[in-house]
Amino acid sequence: MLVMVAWAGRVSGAEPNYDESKVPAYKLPDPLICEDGTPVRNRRDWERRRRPELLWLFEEHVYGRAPTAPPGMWFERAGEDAYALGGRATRREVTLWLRGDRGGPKMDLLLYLPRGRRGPVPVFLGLNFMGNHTVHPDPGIRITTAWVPNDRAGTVVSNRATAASRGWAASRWPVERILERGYGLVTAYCGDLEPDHPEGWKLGVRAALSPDGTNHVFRPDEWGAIAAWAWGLSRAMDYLEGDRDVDARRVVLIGHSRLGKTALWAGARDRRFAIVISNESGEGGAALTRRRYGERIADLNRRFPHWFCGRYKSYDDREDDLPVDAHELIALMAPRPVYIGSAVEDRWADPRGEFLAGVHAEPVYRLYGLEGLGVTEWPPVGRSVGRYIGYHVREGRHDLTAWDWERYLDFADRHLRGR
Ligand code: GTR
Repeated sequence: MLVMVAWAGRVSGAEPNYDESKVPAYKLPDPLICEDGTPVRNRRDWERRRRPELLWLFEEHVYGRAPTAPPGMWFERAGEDAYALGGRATRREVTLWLRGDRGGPKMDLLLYLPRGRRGPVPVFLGLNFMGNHTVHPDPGIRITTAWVPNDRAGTVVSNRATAASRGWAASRWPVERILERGYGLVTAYCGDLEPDHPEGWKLGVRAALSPDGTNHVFRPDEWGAIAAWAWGLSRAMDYLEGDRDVDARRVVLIGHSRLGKTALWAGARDRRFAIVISNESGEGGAALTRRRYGERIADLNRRFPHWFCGRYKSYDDREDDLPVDAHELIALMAPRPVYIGSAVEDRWADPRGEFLAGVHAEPVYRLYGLEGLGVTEWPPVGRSVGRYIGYHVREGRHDLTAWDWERYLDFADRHLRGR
């Protein structure tokens, strides 16, 4: 029973607030004022002083610090089919040996590239929750050999994936549509970097890249799972820069929910990503934490103690003391376009708080002479708004849907193809 309650919502403490009138008065940190009180007057001040300072604050207090790329990393082509999906695509599978040795951690990338492409194509890159073979029923995708959350084949429950889970997450990955619109899709399983449970780090890069391995004791500012997954996205980018069929200057990073938090953090740290899309990333992602609406820091720390750095635990019920908030995470994408997608029934993720983070990130886009959202009123359900900061709140529940994808494809078209 306890376990069921744990997964259904808060483990203890107060009920989540879903009443807008009970959102407390709050004061957001100013993205244009440095910690020592110096104002940010122009792009140069932002780039030289405030941006690095904010990155440092997010590392120190929220996600934790990740190491640089290991020197020995190499890539191995693991599979290729130029006539995949009934001739619509090239399916390519590539293994990234992250530490250089075959005994070390690896990440399997799955690429679908449109057939009939002329030259390198822009791609969407996103981590998946359950293994590459879950994004499409295509029987040619190799089944992950990494730890997975329960894969139920009949009555057998195990942490080894089987063919039964092929295509499980296909509704979130409209591969044919993405290809038809002229983009490739690149995905990898987050569990290759770190299985998503509190002991998962022992099987992932956080142990494998540490000199003391699974005996490692984390300092309060060292990386959590989200930082490890984000680090993996940068390693995927390292590979993409050398793939001649991919235009590495046009990589759109996308993530849903916990992997939306991950996409934002990866996009903030690594400016090689051209566009960043957060789909319903919520608390610890795009939602303003100071609103204390829906999920709160204490919920994240109780239910997912492995996601953030150790110091983040000291902010349970102390949202106002956190030196940063979500609008500054969004602002770290500037001047690159960023899109925030919400769903109206996804109150746990605070859809309005996600919108407001976009609103309060705008002053940084203005330093570059760019229009962000262009609106201050929360737009009606089902309408996409914004220039360099895109936003929508759609009908329905917490999910990544075909409707969301159409908005993201349109946004990418506008910025990457001048449409
Ligand atoms: C929820 C968690 C959210 C969100 C979501 C998800 O249980 O509270 O922060 O990340 O999981 O990733 O699906």
